[in-house]
Amino acid sequence: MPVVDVHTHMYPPAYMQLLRNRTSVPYVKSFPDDPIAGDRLVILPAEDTASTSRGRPIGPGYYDVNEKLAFMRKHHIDIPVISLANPWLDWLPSNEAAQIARQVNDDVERMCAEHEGQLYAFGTLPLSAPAEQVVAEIERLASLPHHRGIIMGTTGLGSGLDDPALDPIYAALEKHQQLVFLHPHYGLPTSVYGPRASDYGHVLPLALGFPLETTIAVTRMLLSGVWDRFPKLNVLIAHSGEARQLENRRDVWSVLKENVFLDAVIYSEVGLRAAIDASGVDRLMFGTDHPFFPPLAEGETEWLSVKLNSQAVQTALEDKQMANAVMGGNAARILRLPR
Ligand code: 5CU
Repeated sequence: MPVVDVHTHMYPPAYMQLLRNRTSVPYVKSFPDDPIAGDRLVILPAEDTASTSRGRPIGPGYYDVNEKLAFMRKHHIDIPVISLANPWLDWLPSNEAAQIARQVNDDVERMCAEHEGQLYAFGTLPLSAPAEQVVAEIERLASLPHHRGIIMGTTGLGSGLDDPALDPIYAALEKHQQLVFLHPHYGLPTSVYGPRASDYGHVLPLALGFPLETTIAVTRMLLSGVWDRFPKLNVLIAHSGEARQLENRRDVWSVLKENVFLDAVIYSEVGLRAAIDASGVDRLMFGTDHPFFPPLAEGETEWLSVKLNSQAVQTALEDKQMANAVMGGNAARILRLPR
């Protein structure tokens, strides 16, 4: 059974070029007053405090496919299913988005084809473009041999995933059986973290902002009846996302067991058990979140973030067959990958 990583990001060369050409968020640049820091990636709305305003270091792990594959080999992962990292194409002017989405998706498809059988992908959508252009890209992605779904954030066409204007997009995703990998980016307004937010660096926006953003988005989808209108729309929720029982709508437990898949990027046995209880062991898929959360110590080659996620699977699941299913068997079945 292969080990599959369903939550692993890249900025392919076509997208890196866009980031390097920009001076407002999102962008990549080096700061002349701190040449040792090298290139910095600044992408998050919450990177607006003194400690976060220069984002984080960015190196080839973010954009070089050979680094990605070397990382995977080092951590005994057979197949990464790569996705564009946030903030995707959400920020592009409407009239440029569709063409750039095609370029970025083609760039990724090329990388997958050059590493046949070793690399698959979730595509990206031009969500700032008119809905019919988004639908056209979904249809095109369905014909690309290495693509297995799409990644998107929580804002949809600009006003959230409960927006009825998304219906043609949900219909196309459902029709083409494209799994939606739902991933946070926007977090919560920095003001909720209080006047000392800067003392805690990226911790509050990532540890609290990301999961709450995801929970709110999924709850709004459920409340607005997305899964009543699109009962076959399948969503893979990042970071083992969660939601609660709501009235007059499809029961949240049936949605969790029939429409929702969870990645196992939760770093602990406790969270992993909750994810298994919510959705079932057959709907959970291993991931790393590489290249985010690298080792902090110089020279450390094994990534603690990866180890914690795979250890959580082994500890939570004594049954080896179940553990193997979470590590790759489920992804191979759900994403039609080689076994
Ligand atoms: O550390 C972070 O900011 C992130 C991010 O932006 N996106 C992601 O997928 N993981 C971590």
